Amino acid sequence: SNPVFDWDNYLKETSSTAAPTYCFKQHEVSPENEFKPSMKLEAVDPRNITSMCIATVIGVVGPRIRLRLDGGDNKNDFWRLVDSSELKPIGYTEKKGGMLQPPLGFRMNGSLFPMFLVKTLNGAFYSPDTAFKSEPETPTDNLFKVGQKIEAVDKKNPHLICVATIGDVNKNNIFVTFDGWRGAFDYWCSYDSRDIFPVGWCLKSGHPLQPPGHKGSRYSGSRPNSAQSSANAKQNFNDSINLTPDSASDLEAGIQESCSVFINHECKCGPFMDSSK
Ligand code: MLY
Repeated sequence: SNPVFDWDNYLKETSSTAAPTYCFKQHEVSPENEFKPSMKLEAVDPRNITSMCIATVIGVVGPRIRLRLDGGDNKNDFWRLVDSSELKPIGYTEKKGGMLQPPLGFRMNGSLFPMFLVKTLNGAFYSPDTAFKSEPETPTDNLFKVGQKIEAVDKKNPHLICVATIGDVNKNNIFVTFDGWRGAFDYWCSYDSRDIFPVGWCLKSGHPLQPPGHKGSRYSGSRPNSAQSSANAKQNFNDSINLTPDSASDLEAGIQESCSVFINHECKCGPFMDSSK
């Protein structure tokens, strides 16, 4: 029912080019999605990345799955590709001599976790080993160029993959900007992020693609150029945690993928945050 986005026409209209497929840490052909809703697996807790937790598949779209951590809440669902290295079959952590952990925000007293684990896994639908696909190779260098078109996850609405542009490139990082949206959704990430895809990936993978928005795109002239807005985003971030540009660039690499901010909605957060979001 939703018409397919016409990339060929859009690239012509915007006189732009697609980032070549070799830039991305993605398989040429997306692996099959063998997960089904209600299947259980082990997953890295996105809010506490040293923990492996039990997760349940809540939804399946193309080669991505929507996950919820067992014992957590239903407000922190997250999406992963079926070839994510952060997903493992049930039993993996124990086999490695590790211990499964309660998710951040575990609903019960921590002392009840061992019993909770037994209960949540009893009679559960385990994901088959074949559902876990091997991670793609990491390209050896950041080969992205400013202005190239890509498809990218909207991290604020992570079920969405959208039409996007490389707004800036800095060492191993790229600045992702969303076509037709003012800067609010833009972000820096590593060139080997699993949240960015070549043009045509959604169509080939059976995943919906969000077309460009209508809010003062860069073509209307009402938006500052993306190099400027990426520099602003960086500066605001550094100011907010008192970093010099030098110490900031060292830290950036580690922070970019894992940074979440939890806002108490009663608080005044200052000029860089909107507590209503
Ligand atoms: N409800 C949100 C959705 C925004 C999606 C933006 N992405 C596609 C970059 C809003 O309208 O603000």
